[in-house]
Amino acid sequence: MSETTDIGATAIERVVGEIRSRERFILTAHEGPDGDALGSLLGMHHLLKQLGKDSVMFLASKEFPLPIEYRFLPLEEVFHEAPADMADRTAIFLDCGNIDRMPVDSLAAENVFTINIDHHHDNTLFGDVNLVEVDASSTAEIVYELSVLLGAGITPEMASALYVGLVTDTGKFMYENTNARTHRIAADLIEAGVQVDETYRRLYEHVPIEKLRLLSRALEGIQYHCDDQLVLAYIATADYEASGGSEEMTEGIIDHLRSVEGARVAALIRDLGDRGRAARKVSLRSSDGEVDVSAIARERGGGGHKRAAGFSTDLELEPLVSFLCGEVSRQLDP
Ligand SMILES: [Mn+2]
Repeated sequence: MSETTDIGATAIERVVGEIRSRERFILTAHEGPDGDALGSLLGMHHLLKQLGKDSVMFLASKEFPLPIEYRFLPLEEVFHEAPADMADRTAIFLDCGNIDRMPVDSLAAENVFTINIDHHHDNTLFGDVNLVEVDASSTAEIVYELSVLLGAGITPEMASALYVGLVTDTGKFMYENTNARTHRIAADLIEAGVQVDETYRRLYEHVPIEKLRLLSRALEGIQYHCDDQLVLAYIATADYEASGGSEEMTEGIIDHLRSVEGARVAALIRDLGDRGRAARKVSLRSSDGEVDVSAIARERGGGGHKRAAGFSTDLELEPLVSFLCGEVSRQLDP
């Protein structure tokens, strides 16, 4: 614990205090980063720079190339190796429910002071200071709050990054986690310089034809399991070859699966090819909130939100589908 910690302060006040009193930071986000992970990472980086702090962003090189839709984000300055002065830096984990989802070995080795900023309900509170707001729509929203409390003006760069976190984690302001406050923050960000239509086009258009072909193959092969309550698609290595696409083009396919009438849980299973150690990745969505998919993901070392979660696995397809089916049935008919 830090000597600057004020025991009586709320978590957000403590984080504000730690940011004010510390000078050098290293920021990181969860593995397989999504729009909120990347948006809050970049937003926090600009916030710290605005405050005159020394900030570096870190993401493992296995995360690159990023999913197509996030490649427009200006992340050229991201480090893939821990900087030499690592031991003197304060680590800020963003949108990261547990430290296992971002195994930065050197962070543990150096015993670095860690600030954990997140909104996942199953966050393991692994930081020295934990700012976990489960009611926040996104981690980007918490970074926005911090910028207000720290008295930093919101630059167009910060606004654009945070807006990406808001838009992607709220399903374009349509999911259950969207409320009036989310829209008010979005309004502030727009006033600070977000180009709304341009952001939309960068995130959701500019789609390479290979990605649409991959989507088409996934939809063609939709399977129904557990009395049709589980809707599932599987993308095999052969599908990448046939479509000309790749694993980073699978982002968003799950949203089509969850929209199928009658689906309680949607699952997208895809082979990883040579990326990473596990053989395949699984994304899960709960359409009506009845099934807590983060509990299913945690069974296999993953995590997420009640309605959106994921994990990596070496399981073969058949036992994997049986596992998912068993978990869904168990939750729906305990
Ligand atoms: Mn998030």
